[in-house]
Amino acid sequence: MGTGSQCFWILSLTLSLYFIHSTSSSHVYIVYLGHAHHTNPLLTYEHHVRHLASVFHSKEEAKEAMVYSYKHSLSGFAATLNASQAAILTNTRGVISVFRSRMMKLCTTRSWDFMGLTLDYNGGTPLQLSHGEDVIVGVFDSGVWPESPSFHEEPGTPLVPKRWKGACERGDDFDPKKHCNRKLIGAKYFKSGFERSYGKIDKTKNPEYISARDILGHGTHTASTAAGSRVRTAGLSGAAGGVARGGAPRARLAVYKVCWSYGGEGACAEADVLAAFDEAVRDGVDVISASIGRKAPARLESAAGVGSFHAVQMGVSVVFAAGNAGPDLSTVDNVFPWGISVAASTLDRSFPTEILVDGDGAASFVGEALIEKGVSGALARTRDFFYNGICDMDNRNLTGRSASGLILVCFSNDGSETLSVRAEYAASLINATALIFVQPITRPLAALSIVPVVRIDLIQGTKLGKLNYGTKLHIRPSETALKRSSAPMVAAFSSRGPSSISPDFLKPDISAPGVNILASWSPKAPPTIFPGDSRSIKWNMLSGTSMSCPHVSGVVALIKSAHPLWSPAAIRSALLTTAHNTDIYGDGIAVEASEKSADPFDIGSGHIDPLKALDPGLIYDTTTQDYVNFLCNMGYSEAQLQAMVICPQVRCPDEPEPNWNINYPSISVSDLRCATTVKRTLKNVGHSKTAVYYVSVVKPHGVEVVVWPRVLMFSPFKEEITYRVTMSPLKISRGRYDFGSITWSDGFHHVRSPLVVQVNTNEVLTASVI
Ligand SMILES: *[C@@H]1O[C@H](CO)[C@@H](O)[C@H](O)[C@H]1NC(C)=O
Ligand SMILES: *[C@@H]1O[C@H](CO)[C@@H](O)[C@H](O)[C@H]1NC(C)=O
Ligand SMILES: CC(=O)N[C@H]1CO[C@H](CO)[C@@H](O)[C@@H]1O
Repeated sequence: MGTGSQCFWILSLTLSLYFIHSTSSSHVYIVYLGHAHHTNPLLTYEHHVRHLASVFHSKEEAKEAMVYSYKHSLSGFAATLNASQAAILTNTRGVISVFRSRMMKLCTTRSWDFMGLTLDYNGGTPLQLSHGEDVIVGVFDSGVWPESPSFHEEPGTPLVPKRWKGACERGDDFDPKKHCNRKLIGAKYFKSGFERSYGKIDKTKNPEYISARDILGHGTHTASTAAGSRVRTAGLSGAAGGVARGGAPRARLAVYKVCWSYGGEGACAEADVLAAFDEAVRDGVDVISASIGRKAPARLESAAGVGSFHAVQMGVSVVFAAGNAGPDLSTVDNVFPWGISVAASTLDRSFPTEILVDGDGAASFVGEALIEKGVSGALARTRDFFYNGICDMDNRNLTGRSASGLILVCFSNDGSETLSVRAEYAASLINATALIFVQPITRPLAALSIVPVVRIDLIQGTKLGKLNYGTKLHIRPSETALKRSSAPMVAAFSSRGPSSISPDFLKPDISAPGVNILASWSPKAPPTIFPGDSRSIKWNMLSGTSMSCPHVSGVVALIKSAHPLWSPAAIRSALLTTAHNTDIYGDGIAVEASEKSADPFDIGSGHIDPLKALDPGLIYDTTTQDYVNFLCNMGYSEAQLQAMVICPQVRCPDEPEPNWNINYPSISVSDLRCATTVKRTLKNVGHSKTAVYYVSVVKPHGVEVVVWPRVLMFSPFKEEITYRVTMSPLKISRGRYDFGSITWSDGFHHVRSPLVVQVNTNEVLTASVI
């Protein structure tokens, strides 16, 4: 499935409302000026007002139009402007870019076309080596439910690190004394950008807390995934019980609420997101976890792009969700070369649910569901309840008959693609006892639903369809099964590479668990978004790259704790070069829905391996100059770049440096027409200063690969070594992608980089043959 539309439906809704609200053609724009060079923030504010006043009649008007003055870790401002004012500012000296503050959304599948799953830590990854208690994780999301046991302070937690400059802000039902502790050390909220676009938050129409308290559940879920304390008895509906804990259970949490309830979902204004970046970096977070994204196209000129550029320059790692617009190519979001973009994969846990056929001991079906109590009912004929036989919640199509006592079977490929959530809601409207939803493939998604829903695949569905109407069916309670299916598998919804900004560095970077993830939840957020669902739960299972992102953030915190001096690029390299590419059975990682092998556009460098990432042996340390070279290629001028970096000595190289030469932990060359040489520099960070590494290469199909030198000898005098990879096309191809890898090994460490090559020789070779 994966229509990708889940990233849009709320957007179209919000945009139409937006136009109703706005009286003129004014919008919130972000005016980006570069690095915050002023040491006195007040000076910067005055400077911003003066700058803005140049397109207004007075300073007072300018102050009124201003939404934010960004002045801590970057310089710029957000303001309500009309198009001509924005155009004038774009061409003003000192302005790097001017872009609209658009709405971002949470990268969860909790929406009409995908819903609910979880993050679970049954059995747990063995991450006891390091606890990360000196590391601060900043989560940009919908806030936090502070009473959740995931945010309890464990006994013996040391004092908050002295360098912390953040705060716990008072607000609706949020009392710093009561709700913050040595675990949850910061809680701020940013709503000015949201309110400028959508009007003042009206709590009578749309329940919200004007504070960091989370009414949506999503922020509580991601924060507890990244750094939740250990909690026994986590669980949902009797399934997936056990101990829950975040990736870095002792790390400190600072929550930045940038997403607000809007039509039951979250909307996050870019002006607010950039404000959170500006403050979080100044506050002293070490890692930023942002499970938010924008609809295509991916852009550098965005709050995420600009904010993360400054965060990374200041030594703060930024982890993003890759997006849920898969499985189509080039859907990956948050593709900045300085960030980490995380794909989602399955856990080895499933919730098999048996369907028994009355009077036929042999016939039974197994699907996936989260059903606590068994139910029985007679098989129903859909046409009795829907005029067109399609399970849909559209009122006009309901016959008005009740399906009470009956089990409805709906096919996803009836008519236009039927969405399981719409079918589920339809089943609840006609009071069906249960719904069996048939999909072409078994997608191991389980979710709390308003009527019991079992998902089965088409092969079983076809058999079930042959049963007579009225046949009695029994659905048994769901079991929790471990290691029954191959895992990890890349989730069908996970957004795919190559990056639409530049295919010459690989995105997504890595994959992590993002399907059926159990984590803490806001009791104010019902488990489904259907009207009338008034259940309150403390744990919820969700699926999405929103869930895989905080897994990586937690591991980044652990690496940071073990290696406090490592740069964000070094940490990213450690994660990527140690990622594994086999599943729990030693087979290659597969793609859900097809069972075919995953490639780097699905999972980047592979699936996260937290323990190995703590000791990678060698790292690729990407420098600011690498990012500058990239930005030069993207059309930024030297003057602009000098305003953007801390150390303004940067220059664009005389000969443009291709993007494939960014010292990235993976190698990607698009448009290979003739022999091309890529260079990389490795740094020894192993325990021993003396080390010898040998290369092994898996060549992409039809490409000759020569690595030079083939042996790297590190010593106390030679910590860094550069090697070169020459790739030559051996075949005629018109732009097909092929994959290989380069691995450096000292016998213990295996430092692996995927090799992505697009041979494009059709014209060249044809011409030479003639
Ligand atoms: C934009 O706003 C400025 C300042 O208020 C005003 O002078 C100008 O006429 C506006 N332009 C448009 C096209 O509305
Ligand atoms: C389903 O049950 C509700 C509540 O009992 C009732 O109001 C509604 O009419 C029923 N719907 C149908 C289609 O029978
Ligand atoms: C969503 C859906 O199936 N809508 C259908 C409802 O019924 C009318 C008339 O029968 C159709 O035209 C719609 O397509």
